[in-house]
Amino acid sequence: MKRPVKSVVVLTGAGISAESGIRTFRAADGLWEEHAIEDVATPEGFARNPQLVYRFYNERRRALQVPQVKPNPAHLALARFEQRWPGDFLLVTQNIDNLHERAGSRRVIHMHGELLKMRCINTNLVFSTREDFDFDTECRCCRNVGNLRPHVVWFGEIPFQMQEIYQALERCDLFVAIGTSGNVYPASGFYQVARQHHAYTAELNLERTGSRFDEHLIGKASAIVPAFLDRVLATALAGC
Ligand code: BJW
Repeated sequence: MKRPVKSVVVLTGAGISAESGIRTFRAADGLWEEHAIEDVATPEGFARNPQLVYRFYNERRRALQVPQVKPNPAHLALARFEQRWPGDFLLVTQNIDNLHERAGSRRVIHMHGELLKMRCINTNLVFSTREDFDFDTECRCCRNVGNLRPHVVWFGEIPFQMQEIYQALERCDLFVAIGTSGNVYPASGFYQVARQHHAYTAELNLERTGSRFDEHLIGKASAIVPAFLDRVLATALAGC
Protein backbone atom coordinates (compact mmCIF):
# COMPACT_ATOMS: atom_id res chain seq x y z
CA MET A 1 0.00 0.00 0.00
CA LYS A 2 1.28 3.43 -0.92
CA ARG A 3 0.65 5.29 2.34
CA PRO A 4 -0.59 4.58 5.86
CA VAL A 5 -4.24 3.60 5.70
CA LYS A 6 -6.56 5.77 7.76
CA SER A 7 -9.72 5.82 5.70
CA VAL A 8 -11.31 2.77 4.08
CA VAL A 9 -14.18 2.45 1.60
CA VAL A 10 -15.57 -0.99 0.78
CA LEU A 11 -17.93 -1.65 -2.13
CA THR A 12 -19.86 -4.92 -2.13
CA GLY A 13 -21.85 -6.62 -4.86
CA ALA A 14 -23.98 -9.70 -5.31
CA GLY A 15 -20.98 -12.04 -4.94
CA ILE A 16 -20.70 -11.38 -1.20
CA SER A 17 -24.22 -12.69 -0.65
CA ALA A 18 -23.92 -15.66 -3.03
CA GLU A 19 -22.73 -18.00 -0.26
CA SER A 20 -25.71 -16.91 1.83
CA GLY A 21 -28.00 -18.39 -0.83
CA ILE A 22 -28.90 -15.22 -2.74
CA ARG A 23 -28.48 -15.50 -6.48
CA THR A 24 -26.18 -13.11 -8.33
CA PHE A 25 -27.32 -11.37 -11.53
CA ARG A 26 -24.95 -12.31 -14.29
CA ALA A 27 -23.94 -15.90 -13.44
CA ALA A 28 -25.09 -18.75 -15.68
CA ASP A 29 -27.80 -19.58 -13.12
CA GLY A 30 -28.27 -15.94 -12.12
CA LEU A 31 -31.36 -13.80 -11.66
CA TRP A 32 -31.19 -12.39 -15.17
CA GLU A 33 -31.34 -15.85 -16.72
CA GLU A 34 -35.08 -16.02 -16.13
CA HIS A 35 -35.84 -12.36 -16.83
CA ALA A 36 -35.00 -9.77 -19.43
CA ILE A 37 -33.24 -6.96 -17.54
CA GLU A 38 -35.31 -4.34 -19.31
CA ASP A 39 -38.54 -6.04 -18.14
CA VAL A 40 -37.77 -6.13 -14.40
CA ALA A 41 -35.05 -3.52 -13.76
CA THR A 42 -36.09 -0.40 -15.69
CA PRO A 43 -38.79 2.25 -15.11
CA GLU A 44 -40.09 1.45 -18.61
CA GLY A 45 -40.48 -2.24 -17.72
CA PHE A 46 -42.40 -1.28 -14.58
CA ALA A 47 -44.70 1.03 -16.58
CA ARG A 48 -45.30 -1.72 -19.17
CA ASN A 49 -45.98 -4.61 -16.81
CA PRO A 50 -46.08 -3.61 -13.13
CA GLN A 51 -47.49 -6.96 -11.99
CA LEU A 52 -44.41 -8.79 -13.34
CA VAL A 53 -42.10 -6.38 -11.51
CA TYR A 54 -44.07 -6.58 -8.24
CA ARG A 55 -43.94 -10.38 -8.50
CA PHE A 56 -40.17 -10.38 -9.17
CA TYR A 57 -39.48 -8.30 -6.05
CA ASN A 58 -42.12 -10.03 -3.89
CA GLU A 59 -40.46 -13.38 -4.63
CA ARG A 60 -37.01 -12.03 -3.80
CA ARG A 61 -38.32 -10.41 -0.58
CA ARG A 62 -39.79 -13.74 0.52
CA ALA A 63 -36.58 -15.58 -0.41
CA LEU A 64 -34.52 -13.15 1.69
CA GLN A 65 -36.56 -13.96 4.77
CA VAL A 66 -36.23 -17.75 4.81
CA PRO A 67 -34.24 -18.99 7.85
CA GLN A 68 -31.46 -20.51 5.72
CA VAL A 69 -30.49 -17.08 4.33
CA LYS A 70 -28.16 -15.47 6.84
CA PRO A 71 -24.93 -13.45 6.89
CA ASN A 72 -21.84 -15.46 5.93
CA PRO A 73 -18.25 -15.06 7.21
CA ALA A 74 -17.57 -12.24 4.72
CA HIS A 75 -20.47 -10.10 6.02
CA LEU A 76 -19.44 -10.88 9.60
CA ALA A 77 -15.79 -9.98 8.93
CA LEU A 78 -16.80 -6.57 7.54
CA ALA A 79 -18.91 -5.83 10.61
CA ARG A 80 -16.07 -6.91 12.91
CA PHE A 81 -13.61 -4.79 10.94
CA GLU A 82 -15.84 -1.71 11.26
CA GLN A 83 -15.98 -2.18 15.04
CA ARG A 84 -12.21 -2.48 15.40
CA TRP A 85 -11.02 -0.05 12.75
CA PRO A 86 -9.55 3.08 14.34
CA GLY A 87 -10.06 5.37 11.31
CA ASP A 88 -12.87 6.28 8.90
CA PHE A 89 -14.87 3.49 7.36
CA LEU A 90 -17.73 3.42 4.86
CA LEU A 91 -19.45 0.36 3.45
CA VAL A 92 -21.23 0.97 0.15
CA THR A 93 -23.32 -1.92 -1.09
CA GLN A 94 -25.02 -2.41 -4.42
CA ASN A 95 -27.03 -5.18 -2.78
CA ILE A 96 -30.63 -4.68 -1.77
CA ASP A 97 -30.57 -7.47 0.84
CA ASN A 98 -30.13 -6.71 4.56
CA LEU A 99 -27.28 -9.12 5.30
CA HIS A 100 -24.73 -6.43 6.16
CA GLU A 101 -27.05 -4.95 8.80
CA ARG A 102 -27.87 -8.41 10.12
CA ALA A 103 -24.14 -9.10 10.45
CA GLY A 104 -23.76 -5.94 12.56
CA SER A 105 -22.49 -3.36 10.05
CA ARG A 106 -23.52 0.16 11.07
CA ARG A 107 -22.38 2.60 8.43
CA VAL A 108 -23.90 1.17 5.25
CA ILE A 109 -25.08 2.97 2.12
CA HIS A 110 -27.46 0.96 -0.06
CA MET A 111 -26.77 2.77 -3.31
CA HIS A 112 -29.25 0.58 -5.26
CA GLY A 113 -31.94 0.62 -2.58
CA GLU A 114 -33.42 -1.93 -0.21
CA LEU A 115 -35.66 -4.92 -0.79
CA LEU A 116 -37.46 -4.51 2.55
CA LYS A 117 -38.63 -1.00 1.65
CA MET A 118 -41.25 0.47 -0.68
CA ARG A 119 -41.71 4.03 -1.88
CA CYS A 120 -44.71 6.18 -2.73
CA ILE A 121 -44.22 7.60 -6.23
CA ASN A 122 -46.30 10.67 -5.32
CA THR A 123 -44.62 11.77 -2.10
CA ASN A 124 -41.31 9.85 -2.29
CA LEU A 125 -41.87 8.69 1.29
CA VAL A 126 -40.21 5.37 2.04
CA PHE A 127 -41.78 2.63 4.18
CA SER A 128 -40.46 -0.64 5.59
CA THR A 129 -42.19 -3.79 4.46
CA ARG A 130 -41.63 -7.51 4.95
CA GLU A 131 -44.83 -8.40 3.07
CA ASP A 132 -45.81 -8.68 -0.58
CA PHE A 133 -47.25 -5.53 -2.13
CA ASP A 134 -48.53 -4.66 -5.57
CA PHE A 135 -50.69 -2.29 -7.62
CA ASP A 136 -53.71 -2.93 -5.33
CA THR A 137 -51.89 -2.17 -2.07
CA GLU A 138 -53.09 1.02 -0.40
CA CYS A 139 -50.31 3.52 0.17
CA ARG A 140 -49.70 4.38 3.83
CA CYS A 141 -49.27 8.09 3.14
CA CYS A 142 -51.72 9.06 0.40
CA ARG A 143 -54.17 6.16 0.87
CA ASN A 144 -54.30 5.57 -2.89
CA VAL A 145 -53.66 2.32 -4.72
CA GLY A 146 -51.14 2.05 -7.55
CA ASN A 147 -48.63 4.45 -6.00
CA LEU A 148 -46.20 2.04 -4.38
CA ARG A 149 -43.01 0.81 -6.04
CA PRO A 150 -40.02 -1.16 -4.80
CA HIS A 151 -37.41 1.15 -3.20
CA VAL A 152 -34.71 0.05 -5.63
CA VAL A 153 -32.65 1.78 -8.30
CA TRP A 154 -33.34 0.62 -11.84
CA PHE A 155 -31.28 1.29 -14.96
CA GLY A 156 -31.58 4.91 -15.98
CA GLU A 157 -32.24 6.07 -12.40
CA ILE A 158 -29.72 7.83 -10.19
CA PRO A 159 -28.31 5.71 -7.34
CA PHE A 160 -28.76 6.95 -3.78
CA GLN A 161 -26.35 9.09 -1.72
CA MET A 162 -23.89 9.64 -4.56
CA GLN A 163 -22.45 12.84 -3.11
CA GLU A 164 -21.62 11.15 0.18
CA ILE A 165 -20.06 8.21 -1.68
CA TYR A 166 -17.85 10.37 -3.91
CA GLN A 167 -16.69 12.42 -0.93
CA ALA A 168 -15.61 9.22 0.84
CA LEU A 169 -13.91 7.89 -2.32
CA GLU A 170 -11.91 11.09 -2.69
CA ARG A 171 -10.71 10.90 0.93
CA CYS A 172 -9.98 7.21 1.28
CA ASP A 173 -6.54 5.56 1.38
CA LEU A 174 -7.85 2.07 0.65
CA PHE A 175 -10.71 1.07 -1.65
CA VAL A 176 -11.86 -2.54 -1.69
CA ALA A 177 -14.40 -4.05 -4.11
CA ILE A 178 -15.88 -7.40 -3.09
CA GLY A 179 -17.98 -9.71 -5.28
CA THR A 180 -19.00 -7.29 -8.00
CA SER A 181 -18.59 -7.85 -11.74
CA GLY A 182 -17.86 -4.18 -12.49
CA ASN A 183 -20.50 -4.18 -15.21
CA VAL A 184 -22.72 -1.47 -13.82
CA TYR A 185 -21.95 2.24 -13.75
CA PRO A 186 -21.37 4.27 -11.57
CA ALA A 187 -20.14 1.63 -9.07
CA SER A 188 -17.83 0.20 -11.76
CA GLY A 189 -15.88 3.50 -11.79
CA PHE A 190 -15.44 3.90 -8.03
CA TYR A 191 -11.99 2.30 -7.97
CA GLN A 192 -10.76 4.76 -10.58
CA VAL A 193 -12.02 7.73 -8.56
CA ALA A 194 -10.27 6.40 -5.45
CA ARG A 195 -7.13 5.73 -7.45
CA GLN A 196 -7.06 9.22 -8.93
CA HIS A 197 -6.98 10.40 -5.32
CA HIS A 198 -4.02 8.10 -4.58
CA ALA A 199 -5.83 5.32 -2.76
CA TYR A 200 -4.63 1.73 -2.93
CA THR A 201 -7.28 -0.42 -4.65
CA ALA A 202 -8.04 -4.11 -4.13
CA GLU A 203 -10.52 -6.43 -5.79
CA LEU A 204 -11.74 -9.59 -4.02
CA ASN A 205 -13.72 -11.83 -6.35
CA LEU A 206 -14.32 -15.42 -7.33
CA GLU A 207 -12.77 -14.61 -10.68
CA ARG A 208 -10.74 -11.85 -12.27
CA THR A 209 -12.94 -9.10 -13.75
CA GLY A 210 -11.86 -6.66 -16.46
CA SER A 211 -11.07 -3.91 -13.94
CA ARG A 212 -7.44 -3.08 -13.13
CA PHE A 213 -7.00 -2.77 -9.40
CA ASP A 214 -3.62 -2.58 -7.62
CA GLU A 215 -4.28 -6.00 -6.11
CA HIS A 216 -6.54 -8.89 -7.12
CA LEU A 217 -7.45 -11.64 -4.67
CA ILE A 218 -9.26 -14.57 -6.21
CA GLY A 219 -11.49 -16.86 -4.17
CA LYS A 220 -14.77 -17.20 -2.33
CA ALA A 221 -15.68 -14.12 -0.33
CA SER A 222 -16.20 -16.17 2.84
CA ALA A 223 -12.56 -17.32 2.68
CA ILE A 224 -10.67 -14.30 1.34
CA VAL A 225 -12.51 -11.35 2.93
CA PRO A 226 -11.79 -12.24 6.61
CA ALA A 227 -8.09 -12.90 5.87
CA PHE A 228 -7.71 -9.70 3.83
CA LEU A 229 -9.38 -7.49 6.47
CA ASP A 230 -7.31 -9.08 9.26
CA ARG A 231 -4.17 -8.17 7.29
CA VAL A 232 -5.31 -4.55 6.80
CA LEU A 233 -6.12 -4.22 10.48
CA ALA A 234 -2.86 -5.82 11.65
CA THR A 235 -0.79 -3.59 9.34
CA ALA A 236 -2.57 -0.44 10.49
CA LEU A 237 -2.32 -1.33 14.19
CA ALA A 238 1.38 -2.21 13.84
CA GLY A 239 1.97 1.26 12.38
CA CYS A 240 0.23 3.07 15.26
C1 BJW B 1 -18.23 -13.98 -5.94
C2 BJW B 1 -18.81 -15.08 -5.36
C3 BJW B 1 -18.27 -15.45 -4.14
C4 BJW B 1 -19.85 -14.79 -7.15
N1 BJW B 1 -17.27 -14.77 -3.65
N2 BJW B 1 -17.25 -13.27 -5.50
C5 BJW B 1 -23.44 2.38 -21.48
C6 BJW B 1 -22.13 2.38 -20.99
C7 BJW B 1 -21.87 2.62 -19.63
C8 BJW B 1 -22.91 2.87 -18.74
C9 BJW B 1 -24.19 2.89 -19.24
C10 BJW B 1 -24.45 2.64 -20.59
N3 BJW B 1 -25.78 2.70 -20.79
C11 BJW B 1 -26.36 2.97 -19.60
C12 BJW B 1 -25.42 3.09 -18.66
C13 BJW B 1 -25.63 3.34 -17.19
C14 BJW B 1 -26.22 2.12 -16.50
C15 BJW B 1 -25.29 0.94 -16.69
O1 BJW B 1 -24.29 0.80 -16.02
N4 BJW B 1 -25.62 0.05 -17.62
C16 BJW B 1 -24.75 -1.10 -17.91
C17 BJW B 1 -25.59 -2.35 -18.01
C18 BJW B 1 -23.99 -0.79 -19.17
N5 BJW B 1 -26.31 2.47 -15.09
C19 BJW B 1 -27.38 3.07 -14.60
O2 BJW B 1 -28.37 3.30 -15.27
C20 BJW B 1 -27.30 3.51 -13.16
N6 BJW B 1 -27.64 4.88 -13.05
C21 BJW B 1 -26.89 5.84 -13.60
O3 BJW B 1 -25.89 5.62 -14.26
O4 BJW B 1 -27.34 7.10 -13.32
C22 BJW B 1 -26.58 8.22 -13.81
C23 BJW B 1 -25.84 8.86 -12.66
C24 BJW B 1 -24.94 8.16 -11.92
C25 BJW B 1 -24.22 8.76 -10.90
C26 BJW B 1 -24.43 10.08 -10.62
C27 BJW B 1 -25.35 10.80 -11.36
C28 BJW B 1 -26.05 10.19 -12.40
C29 BJW B 1 -28.26 2.72 -12.30
C30 BJW B 1 -27.86 1.29 -12.17
C31 BJW B 1 -28.92 0.52 -11.39
C32 BJW B 1 -28.55 -0.96 -11.27
N7 BJW B 1 -29.64 -1.65 -10.68
C33 BJW B 1 -29.51 -3.07 -10.40
C34 BJW B 1 -30.87 -3.60 -9.87
C35 BJW B 1 -31.08 -3.08 -8.43
C36 BJW B 1 -32.27 -3.67 -7.79
C37 BJW B 1 -32.26 -5.19 -7.77
O5 BJW B 1 -31.39 -5.81 -7.10
O6 BJW B 1 -33.11 -5.77 -8.44
O7 BJW B 1 -28.49 -3.31 -9.42
S1 BJW B 1 -28.94 -4.06 -11.79
C38 BJW B 1 -27.94 -5.17 -10.84
O8 BJW B 1 -26.53 -4.99 -11.20
C39 BJW B 1 -28.09 -4.70 -9.39
C40 BJW B 1 -26.67 -4.87 -8.89
O9 BJW B 1 -26.49 -4.08 -7.72
C41 BJW B 1 -25.84 -4.42 -10.06
C42 BJW B 1 -24.42 -4.87 -10.02
O10 BJW B 1 -24.32 -6.26 -10.05
P1 BJW B 1 -23.17 -7.02 -9.23
O11 BJW B 1 -23.39 -6.84 -7.78
O12 BJW B 1 -21.85 -6.65 -9.75
O13 BJW B 1 -23.55 -8.54 -9.54
P2 BJW B 1 -23.07 -9.50 -10.75
O14 BJW B 1 -23.99 -10.66 -10.76
O15 BJW B 1 -22.89 -8.76 -12.00
O16 BJW B 1 -21.61 -9.97 -10.31
C43 BJW B 1 -21.40 -10.82 -9.19
C44 BJW B 1 -19.90 -10.96 -9.01
O17 BJW B 1 -19.67 -11.71 -7.83
C45 BJW B 1 -19.18 -11.68 -10.15
O18 BJW B 1 -18.03 -10.94 -10.52
C46 BJW B 1 -18.77 -13.02 -9.54
O19 BJW B 1 -17.51 -13.50 -10.01
C47 BJW B 1 -18.67 -12.67 -8.08
N8 BJW B 1 -18.94 -13.77 -7.18
N9 BJW B 1 -19.84 -15.55 -6.21
C48 BJW B 1 -16.77 -13.70 -4.32
N10 BJW B 1 -18.78 -16.54 -3.50
